[in-house]
Amino acid sequence: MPKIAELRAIEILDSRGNPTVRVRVALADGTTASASVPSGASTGQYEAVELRDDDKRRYGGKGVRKAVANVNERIAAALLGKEASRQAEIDNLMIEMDGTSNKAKLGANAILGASMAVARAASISANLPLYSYLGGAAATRLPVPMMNVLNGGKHADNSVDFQEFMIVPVGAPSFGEALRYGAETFHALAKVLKKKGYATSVGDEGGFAPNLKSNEEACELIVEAIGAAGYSPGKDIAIALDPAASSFAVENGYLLSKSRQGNKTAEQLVDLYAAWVERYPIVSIEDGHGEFDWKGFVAMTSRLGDRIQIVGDDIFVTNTKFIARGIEEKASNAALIKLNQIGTVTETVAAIELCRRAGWGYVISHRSGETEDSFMADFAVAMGGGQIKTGSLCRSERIAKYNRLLEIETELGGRAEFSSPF
Ligand code: 2PG
Ligand code: MG
Repeated sequence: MPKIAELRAIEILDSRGNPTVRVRVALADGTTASASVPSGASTGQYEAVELRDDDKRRYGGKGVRKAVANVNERIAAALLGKEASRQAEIDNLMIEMDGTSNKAKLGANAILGASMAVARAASISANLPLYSYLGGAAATRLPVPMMNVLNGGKHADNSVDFQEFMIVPVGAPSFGEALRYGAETFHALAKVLKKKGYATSVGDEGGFAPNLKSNEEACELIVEAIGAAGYSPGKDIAIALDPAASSFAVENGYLLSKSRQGNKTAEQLVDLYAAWVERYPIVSIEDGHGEFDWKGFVAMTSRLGDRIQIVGDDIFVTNTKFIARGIEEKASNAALIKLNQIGTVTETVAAIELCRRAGWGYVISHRSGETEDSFMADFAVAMGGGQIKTGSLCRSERIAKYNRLLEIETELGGRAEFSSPF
């Protein structure tokens, strides 16, 4: 395997128009590849640090020139001459160089950009698609997409507290068909919203962001849209939620302020979700409680964990330390997996390994701030968990991932597998 000959980062813009890092790597055999780092809005407190310049004269302080310089100077100096196939060695070297527990010194955006670019370059040099390079010959399972068609919370300026209402085509026979089910339902939802006089402008992840009367109305409208598109709610298409409850957690509970539905205790939230699970075809709830509310997560899992998937995002931040605690305490039965929450490809794979061993589900996820990079689509197929969350059915930074999955499905041909984990 050829060695790393050059590593260079630049500052680019993400889908929200904020700066982020792109890293380009060149290998001694002439292979070049680049990778871009996404950025979250509803971030967990213990996520790896996204290094920003804090220079108010540029991009309101959000510039990433420091992270770029860390790649171009320190990381490049350490990685030049290393064999590109030694992913774990390269990632560990960057972790050691950084020396902090949360990558605060070099920046997780600098480290992850290098980590992903090296993986991609190595796959090209080995003449393998990225999903085969990372997942081996067994990487043939396409993920069921969770498509975020209604946005609220921190992702939209509207009256909805819960961040994501997603459709999950559980009854589709293939990834391509799942995508079609989703897109048709998305367009049907636009018509339903228009008919009711609601706005059809979209939020950060491309879902609609109307001013609804309640959080619950979002589920009603989605069920209506599924039917209007000619599908059967629950059988063809189910619903997944990410309330992202950390964003409405207050002292001693939760406050549904956007919808003006007042205060709720952790137990009352469990009751609310349980009632919704009775009424709507919900198969998965992510971050139903806030990141510090382990008791709420445990209560939720003991009440609903044998019926639906309970996913931890902010609470685990793709970190084996927190996932291990979650397994021990039965705080959920699945984890959301975001490369930039932990900051290297190697550590992300370790988080997934832990989930697998515990019999947990895992969902490969985008961030609300994305780029046109489709690394995570290949990564989802490589990891074989059968689930991906990458936004709605519009906005090219979301569609780039779906289109890449279509390519992979075509490339795999008769070897492509698709089966719903629900
Ligand atoms: C989430 C994500 C992605 P953000 O909460 O799951 O949908 O949002 O990237 O803003 O953390
Ligand atoms: Mg989330």
